Parts: sequence; C-alpha cells; structure tokens
Amino acid sequence: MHIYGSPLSPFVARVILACEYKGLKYTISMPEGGLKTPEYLALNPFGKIPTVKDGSTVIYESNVIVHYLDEKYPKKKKVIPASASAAGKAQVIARVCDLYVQEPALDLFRQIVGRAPKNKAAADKAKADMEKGLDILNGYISPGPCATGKSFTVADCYAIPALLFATSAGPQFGLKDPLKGRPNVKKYLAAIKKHPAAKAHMVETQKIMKDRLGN
Ligand SMILES: N[C@@H](CCC(=O)N[C@@H](CS)C(=O)NCC(=O)O)C(=O)O
Repeated sequence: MHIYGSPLSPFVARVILACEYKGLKYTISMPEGGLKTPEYLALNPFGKIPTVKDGSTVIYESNVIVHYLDEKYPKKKKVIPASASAAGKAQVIARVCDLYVQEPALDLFRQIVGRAPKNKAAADKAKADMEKGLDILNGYISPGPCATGKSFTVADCYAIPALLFATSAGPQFGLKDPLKGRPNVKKYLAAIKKHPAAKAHMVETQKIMKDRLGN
C-alpha cells in the first residue's frame, strides 16, 4: 500500500495512525511533481493528500480511507469498534476533533505559515472556536490510555493530529497552554504519546512542527 502525503498533514496522519495500529505495511511519499499534476489529479481529482493506492484500488478522503482499511483488512485489529454504541462514541470524538478542534487550529496554522492573510478578527474567532471545541472534547474524551478508554480507535486517529495542531498553533496567538483547564484532554495527550501506534508518528510530527513553528 502506498500513501501519498506527508505526516505533517493532519488528514494524512489519520491514515498513518490507522495503519500503524492495524500493523499494515505501507510506504509514504508526496506525489512527484506536486499535488496538481495530471498524473496525481488522475488519482485524486481534488489534488489533495492523502490518497491511498492499495493494489488496484485508489481511494481518497481521510475518513473514507480509515473505514476502507478496517473493511479491507478485517483480520487486523479494528479502529472502528464492533458494537454500535462504542463505534458511535468513538466517531463522536473523531468528529468533534475534526470539525471543532482541528478546523479552527488549522485556521490559526494557515495564518502562521502565511497560507492565509494575518487577520486578528479571524484569529480571535478561530481561537474562541477552538477553545469551545476543546471544552466539549474534555467532556467526552477519556484521560487515557486511549481516547475512548482502553483500546485505540478511530477517535485516536483524529484526536492526535487535532491536538498536536491545537497545542502548536494556540501559543502563537497568546493561548499559552491550550489544554489548561481541560484535564481530561491534557492527561489523554500525555498518555497517548506512549502508545506504540502513536509514539513514532508524534515524535516525528512534533519535531517538524517545532522546526517550523518554534513550539
Ligand atoms: N477532506 C480531505 C482534506 C484533505 C486536505 O485538505 N489535505 C490538505 C493537506 S493538509 C491538502 O492536500 N491541501 C492542498 C490543496 O488543497 O491544494 C481529507 O479528509 O482527506
């Protein structure tokens, strides 16, 4: 299986983390020549990462890929829990991380790296949205070892990149410790760093972020 993308992309990270937990072998690289070449657009017409090529199957959109991996490799450990209620709980956490933590964190990140114009009003809104998302996440997430408790799930695939971006981008906008007053989220992030499926990815991503953002 080949993943087109970079581990710094929070969308790609979801797929990497699912593969790591499931024990799937993969290679990873950015598409040759960039995201908008005719060759890459033939694989993913949006010209975004991640895209996965698994034998003759080409698939894109991170949430679709994560579900595909569980269905394609049912004998490997699953990231979507078997029971409807456990799956629902994991997917709520994933969704909260996606829409209400990662999205505003990415808005801040885009201003930091110059992909969006510096705009205080937009940054203040993103910061307030992210804080609300973190407050709500704090009410759902387990303090560890994983986001829903004992087992690694799709919730962790989403929570890890969302929280790495929130804790890296927040301080640049005066939010010294974005997890302050959110004890469950704080304990979770400390605990999941030690998980075998997450450890290597988190160390690598945090190093790249530190080089780029200075924290
Ligand atoms: N909904 C997509 C979003 C993917 C996405 O936005 N990826 C970014 C990298 S973080 C990208 O490829 N951006 C390049 C572009 O939009 O041209 C998913 O979940 O896979």
